[in-house]
Amino acid sequence: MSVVGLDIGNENCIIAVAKQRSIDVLLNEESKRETPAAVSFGEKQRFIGSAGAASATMNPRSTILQVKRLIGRKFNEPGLEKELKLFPFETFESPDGGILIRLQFMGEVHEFTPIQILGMLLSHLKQIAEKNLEMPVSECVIGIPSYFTDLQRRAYLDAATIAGLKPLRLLHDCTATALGYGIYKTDISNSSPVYTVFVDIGHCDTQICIALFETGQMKIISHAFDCSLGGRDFDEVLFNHFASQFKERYNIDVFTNIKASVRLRASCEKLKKVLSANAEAPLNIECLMDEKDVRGLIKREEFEKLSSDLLERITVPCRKVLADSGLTLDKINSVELVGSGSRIPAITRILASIFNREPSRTINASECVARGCALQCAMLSPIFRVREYEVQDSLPLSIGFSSDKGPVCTLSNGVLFPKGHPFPSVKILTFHRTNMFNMEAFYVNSNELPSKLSPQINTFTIGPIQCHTNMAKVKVRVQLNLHGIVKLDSAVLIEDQLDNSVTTNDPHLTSEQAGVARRGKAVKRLEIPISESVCDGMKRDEIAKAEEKERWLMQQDLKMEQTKDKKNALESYVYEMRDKILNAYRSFANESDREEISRKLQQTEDWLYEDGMDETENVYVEKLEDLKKLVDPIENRYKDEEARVQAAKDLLK
Ligand code: ATP
Ligand code: K
Ligand code: MG
Repeated sequence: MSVVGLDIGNENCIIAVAKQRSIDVLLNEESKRETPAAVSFGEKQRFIGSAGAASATMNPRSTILQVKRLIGRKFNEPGLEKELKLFPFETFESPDGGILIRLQFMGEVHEFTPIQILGMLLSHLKQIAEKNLEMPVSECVIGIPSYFTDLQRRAYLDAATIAGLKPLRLLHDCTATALGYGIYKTDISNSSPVYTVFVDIGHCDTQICIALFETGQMKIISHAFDCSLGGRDFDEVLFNHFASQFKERYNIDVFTNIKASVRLRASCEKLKKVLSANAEAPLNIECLMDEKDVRGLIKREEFEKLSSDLLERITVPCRKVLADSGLTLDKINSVELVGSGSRIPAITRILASIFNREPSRTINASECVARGCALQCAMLSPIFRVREYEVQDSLPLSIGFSSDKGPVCTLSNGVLFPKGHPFPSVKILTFHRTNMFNMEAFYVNSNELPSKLSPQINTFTIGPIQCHTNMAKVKVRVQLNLHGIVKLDSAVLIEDQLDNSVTTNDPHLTSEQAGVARRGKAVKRLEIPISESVCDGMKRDEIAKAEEKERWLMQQDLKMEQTKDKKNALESYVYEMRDKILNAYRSFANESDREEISRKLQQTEDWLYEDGMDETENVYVEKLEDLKKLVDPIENRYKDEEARVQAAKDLLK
């Protein structure tokens, strides 16, 4: 069984694995610790991860980046249109109001949901893990943003199913970071609790939490976020700056050219990184557009001035997380800064001024989420023994319930789980019902929700109820599970029953007393069926279909990889034999054989660069076999001779 933690970023993904004594980060096929979150569709196969990122500038229309941004979102959501416009790939509205991605693949138009694309990415990470660990991987813990809605969480689980993964928990990014930090902390005692602020600035978002560490446990006190503020926004500042500069200086409008804007954006991101360590940075792009080479330069000071609005926005969730925690600044023991987007020096300055102390960078800023997830996976896995350590998260968005008779809860607005409520958590609700009824779960406070998402979560139907008295109670168990998803665990009908086995012939009892005696003696409990009509989730048959498609795509990728391997094998055989036939094997073949073989080798090489450039696996295998038939007898004579020489040498020893 595997014990894996996954951080799926908008830019980078990390895989960590729990070993007996450590948490290790796994290397991808390029020996890198970070794998780009890129899925690219080539002419005949997909390229995912590093290979996907490599083809992003060549093939921008068919390369999906930042798919996490699209998960569980509606095409017509306010603010989304602007974001979709920045993506070079084509998106449109699906029949159910969601997002579909349309692209060219294998000479045809294909359409994929963001969940499918995320499934591809997860499946790629699974393959990397399996190769590293040399065993099948399915159990895992996956990091998610704390602002994810119920729908987005379920979408992640669906994507995991498509990829053949089984998440034991979806864990908030900041909670994962806090766990990885706190579990190793030794300077904690119950008399001196430690409060730490974690700030994670990624590519597209900023997440903050405050955690309380006590002996053997960690409690998240509050979460806050800006779900549209990350490194990407700083790239955009530079992009707009240079785009307008180049319009004036070179008379080119990169906004009209997808490839040019993709290249300029990538260069701006690099430039931003250079500016983190240098006072100024140059920008040079050859042949950006209309065959024009462009040059630019920017000073850090100017960059900071251009980004002053963004920098100011970072203060908003910082203040919020403090206010929600009810803590004063002097209670905070430290501020830990993570996420690679936070490497901009001005961000450290801003945070220092808000929290009244220099933020620390003691945590591995890019790996902490995956490491924390791997730890959590180890804690949840039955095969692993981890020190007892309790993790209590805090609900980021208030959840309420209503039924056909109005709000069901005692708190105002029907709130059942208020923001800040610890979870996982279970509550029992009691209803006086004798007929089937509905319960609806929803986000109570639209101000808490990112970008005015739909507040609907789910509708649950409880029933049919077979009730024999009108004294029945229905007890419903509502769960906020480990993933932060609302579930109705069970509904039970409790009937006070007239129990005829009780003797009621006692002459001393009035008929009323007899009735009381009969009632309440026996309580009948009956399971009531629950069905859930998920708002906009994937149906089971849709998931099955997506799994099928993913298997087919994987087969296709594998076939192309094998074809490439066979072609490479043929090519290297040609080069190797051309050399050997003239040197090592020379004396083992007569001249006509040598000529014949050389001719055949040359023919094959020419063929490989012309007609044979793009053949099927079998054709390459056959060509190689044909060549081997010619060369093998010579090679065998050579090997026999080698063996004889070796045997003679051994005798002389
Ligand atoms: P998200 O958390 O939004 O899903 P992610 O986890 O992939 O995304 P990170 O890997 O934490 O994001 O950070 C990526 C961002 O960090 C990018 O915008 C990248 O340009 C930026 N970045 C990386 N190195 C530096 C640097 N030296 N200076 C400034 N920014 C940097
Ligand atoms: K990441
Ligand atoms: Mg991140």
